[in-house]
Amino acid sequence: MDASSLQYRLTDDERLTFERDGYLIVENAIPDGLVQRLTAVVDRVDAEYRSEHGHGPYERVNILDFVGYDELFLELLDWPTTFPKVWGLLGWNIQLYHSHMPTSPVMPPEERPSEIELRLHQDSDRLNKELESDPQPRISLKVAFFLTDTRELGRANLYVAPGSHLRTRTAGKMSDDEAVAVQVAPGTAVLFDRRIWHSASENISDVARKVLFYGYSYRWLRPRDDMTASLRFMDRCDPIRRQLLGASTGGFGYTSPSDEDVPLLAWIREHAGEAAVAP
Ligand SMILES: O=C(O)CCC(=O)C(=O)O
Ligand SMILES: [Fe+2]
Repeated sequence: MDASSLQYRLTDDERLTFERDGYLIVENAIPDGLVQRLTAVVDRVDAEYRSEHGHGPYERVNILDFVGYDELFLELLDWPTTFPKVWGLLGWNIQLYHSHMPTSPVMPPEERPSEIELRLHQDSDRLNKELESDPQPRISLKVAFFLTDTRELGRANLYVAPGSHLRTRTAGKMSDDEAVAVQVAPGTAVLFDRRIWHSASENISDVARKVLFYGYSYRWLRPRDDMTASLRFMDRCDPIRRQLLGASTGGFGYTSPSDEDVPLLAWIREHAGEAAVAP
């Protein structure tokens, strides 16, 4: 990991925005050339997956654990414009707990729904029921890399309800009216807190939507994926990527990590200083 990524460290303003709104937009997170290379891989993987699993050309297909399908996807794991913000928010005892790649193709006009229906939810299902505190702890966040243009409505925009990550369980049902569409250009990354109420939406436009979601959590959370990337690519990764893919000296190392378990700690300490690794 290159120390030049430090220029993209989380700023005080960005921290305030993320903590207040529950999400943060990073424009121009990936350059056009990489958007194009990723799109070519996404199209190939998506086509293979559809034919293997019998999905039609117009269905929204969500490929879990997509990072294991192609080595190019590993590039975004510790991407310079986003990863410093991830460790800025969560600290160094982190991993990739989940990755998913939903593609929403262009539907024939007669098959498009007349209006968009939201299915607002908080991520990670049972955590929302079994964690006792209210509001809940963050535990994880996602970085969504947009490969297509969702600046207009109807393009299968991600919807988020700003500030709803701090909503208490007792506050009642979340209303769709509180959610806003995330309208961003290709190459934009959107970081969002697991607890924020958010939703996918249908594509009723003439533009396909392709987004790559990388979920980061503390290392003690059990992954939500089969983590095939760790089986396929671990030996080709540097120590920090190995950490992110779940490498550990053993079960003990997830909650009580030694330096060997968390090379990201030494990296941050060396390049950003002791203050950056607290607590
Ligand atoms: O596809 C989307 O826009 C939303 C996906 C989602 O709910 C998530 O990434 O947690
Ligand atoms: Fe979600």
